[in-house]
Amino acid sequence: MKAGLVAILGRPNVGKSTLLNRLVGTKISITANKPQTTRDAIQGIVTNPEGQIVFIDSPGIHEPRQELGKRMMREVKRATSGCSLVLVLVDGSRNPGQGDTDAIETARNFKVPLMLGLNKIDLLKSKHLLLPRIKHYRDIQTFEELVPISAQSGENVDLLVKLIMERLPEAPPFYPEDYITDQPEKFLAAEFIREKVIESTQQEVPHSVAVIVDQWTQEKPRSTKRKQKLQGLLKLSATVYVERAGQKKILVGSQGAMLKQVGSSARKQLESWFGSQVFLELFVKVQPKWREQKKFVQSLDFHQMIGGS
Ligand SMILES: Nc1nc2c(ncn2[C@@H]2O[C@H](COP(=O)(O)OP(=O)(O)OP(=O)(O)O)[C@@H](O)[C@H]2O)c(=O)[nH]1
Ligand SMILES: [Mg+2]
Repeated sequence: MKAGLVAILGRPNVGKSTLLNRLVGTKISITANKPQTTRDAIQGIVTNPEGQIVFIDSPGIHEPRQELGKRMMREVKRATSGCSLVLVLVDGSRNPGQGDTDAIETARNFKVPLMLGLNKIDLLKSKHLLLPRIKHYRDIQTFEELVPISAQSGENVDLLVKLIMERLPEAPPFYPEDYITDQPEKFLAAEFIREKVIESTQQEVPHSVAVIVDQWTQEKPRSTKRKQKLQGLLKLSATVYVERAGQKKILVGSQGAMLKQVGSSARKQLESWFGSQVFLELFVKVQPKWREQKKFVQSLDFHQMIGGS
């Protein structure tokens, strides 16, 4: 049996989280058509008869300006810790840009074999457009393989798994075969809520949002397994933090309409995930400049909940 950790790195918005979800076959990482959605290193576990690949989604590589961004870049480092291979993801439907070069540069520093995924090929008018892009990436870096894929349609994703598995060492699996992620359910629930807030808001608001689940009918956060159904009604209460009073006004909406809509779509997502009825209560609080506050930013880190560093 083969087993290994594989970090997925790339500039923001290239489709890292969409790929993680596609690989695992279930939504475990939130996605959005807005940059800097993912803030943590999130494991997605793929087990098949050949072995186990623990993929690690990571925040998009960018120049951080605030404490939150700095922590996100530390998470990129965490994602690569102990990994056998780094999968650099680029947007194959666009010409290579500085952000892609920067991501490759960062990945190169980790001194492990690199593979390149050229994502979003479903958007290409002609596959011929890929050839000069592949040549460009091959010229600037040696990759084990360069694989055009579509995380959205699934094209070539099985091939990618096969090519990665071949390169992993012989080792026992890291997790039992029914595990799909390392995130505690409480964190996952907060992320699903954050995704719905991001979907419903524009410009600076998505970046200024943090969600913390304050109350949960189950006390202990657990690791997350596939097909795990909860019994009875799940009661959740969460706080959505924003940075300014104006943002709170937008999020709450006229007569609470926006918050109601966010709560309703988050509840549906949670019910489908947990396989039980969910009662969700949302509060909005203003925490000025939280993205610059080390302590607050640290409190969002789920790795602390599960006893990680
Ligand atoms: N057409 C197409 N869209 C894709 C594909 N993969 C991802 N997307 C879209 O690209 C956008 C960004 O996807 P994410 O998965 O959130 O990207 P990310 O790299 O995780 O972004 P950050 O977490 O912000 O770094 C979303 O709107 C996705 O639906 C793909 O293969 N094809
Ligand atoms: Mg992401």
